[in-house]
Amino acid sequence: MNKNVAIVTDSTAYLPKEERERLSIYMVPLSVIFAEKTYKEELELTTEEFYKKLEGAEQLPTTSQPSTGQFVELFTDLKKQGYQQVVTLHLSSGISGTFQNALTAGEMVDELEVHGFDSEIACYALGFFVREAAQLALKGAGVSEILTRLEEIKATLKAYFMVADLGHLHRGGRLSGGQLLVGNLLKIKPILHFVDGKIVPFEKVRTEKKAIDRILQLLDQDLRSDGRYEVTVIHAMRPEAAEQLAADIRENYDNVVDVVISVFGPVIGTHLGPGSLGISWYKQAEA
Ligand code: MYR
Repeated sequence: MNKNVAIVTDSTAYLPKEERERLSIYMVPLSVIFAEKTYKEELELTTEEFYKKLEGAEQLPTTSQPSTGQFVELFTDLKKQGYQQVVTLHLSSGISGTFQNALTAGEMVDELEVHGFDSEIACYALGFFVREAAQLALKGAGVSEILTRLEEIKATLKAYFMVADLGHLHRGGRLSGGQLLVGNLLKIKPILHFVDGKIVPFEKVRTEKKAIDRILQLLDQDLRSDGRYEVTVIHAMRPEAAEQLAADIRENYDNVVDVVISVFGPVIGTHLGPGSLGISWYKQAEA
């Protein structure tokens, strides 16, 4: 039996398993490597286990993208299930080779059309794209309708975040334009964001409180305009801070449809470190 479009993503969307199952989303995991032992995130290492392991680690972990073979295996299975088309959405190609490997795999599986979407972001902000793509696919939308909506989301999506210790990002080599911050590591709490798929400093502030206030100000500028918004507060071992931010946002804005509390899971946590916080939002489609 022919099936509609399959939606594939990777583990760094940190979409809970129940949500993926409800929306028929397929997931390929990235991995964390601790002292030469490789763990597929979520499947072999939960977020809680990761941060606990990090505390006691003598050597800091590294990460790796899924192999082309992992994607070929999933795509072949989707073809067997009766899918003829796939939309595969991934963390930014500017920080990981995951997207490229998915595209390469797509070319290796005959009689299956694989369309890639580079979210140019990661974490639950990537999840925003994936959720909408899956909802549209379940309603019977075709690839071009799905890709058009994904571009609309990209046009309104914002994400700002900050880390407790910039050393993790420097070590992993994922901070662009951060040279000026190096000598200043301890004295500043830069707000970070993505430009053209790469992480760059947005503004330098001196305290976490000032950084949070500035991100909330940016959120406020958008939320004061027309439209309904989806918001996520993302955290690395900061559940209370995330709950508080989410509660404040829910209380202050009637046009926020939902505030999801989400995580910087193992792979992203390897590059950001514990204590990181971020907020992302986008505008829902006009009814
Ligand atoms: C790999 O090994 O391919 C994975 C590399 C992941 C780099 C992650 C860098 C930090 C991303 C922060 C995302 C914040 C989203 C709001």
